[in-house]
Amino acid sequence: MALKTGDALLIVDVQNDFCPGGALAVPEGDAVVPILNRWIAEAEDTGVPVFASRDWHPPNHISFKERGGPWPPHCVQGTEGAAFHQDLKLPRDAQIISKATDPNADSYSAFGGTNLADRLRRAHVKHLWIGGLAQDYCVRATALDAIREGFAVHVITDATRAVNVKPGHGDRALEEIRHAGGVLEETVQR
Ligand code: VGL
Ligand code: ZN
Repeated sequence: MALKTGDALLIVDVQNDFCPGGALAVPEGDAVVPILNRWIAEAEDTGVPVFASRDWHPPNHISFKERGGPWPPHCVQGTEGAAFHQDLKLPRDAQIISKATDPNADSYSAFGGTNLADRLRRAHVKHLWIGGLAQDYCVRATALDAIREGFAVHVITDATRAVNVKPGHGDRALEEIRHAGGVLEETVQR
């Protein structure tokens, strides 16, 4: 871990519905929490801003099966399933990004339909350190958009887990990110 001025930590969708017992559970999804807590502590020590995105759907969201979408209802605004994992130690001043709030549009990327890029530029962020859920959906889409937006992207591979609807989707997502110019990083034990 070597966070410095110009970096930001972006924690993607570490919400109850993506953790074991949730509506759209990612296998071992909760395993990212203690790892991300170490990164949060490092960010606080170094004065690096922390951003946290959340999937924040209205009850009739287009991605839900009853509307022909691929997913069971999940991360419905204001529900326990949409809340951040209770052990995630977000700083008091973490910037929260709510996404996919329009009933008729989905976005896996935390940049889609949000002002995240502007907020990062306003904070003079150049390097983004990304972890969270799910590796093959929102982390993938967010990392690829961040690269397109001109940020240097580091994905913390041990701080993310994949849905793997088909085996290998998570690994393929990391390879796509690497191919697009992202750097894959592992948390270094200290
Ligand atoms: C996500 C599936 C549906 C995610 C969100 O946060 O990765 N995956 N909605
Ligand atoms: Zn969703």
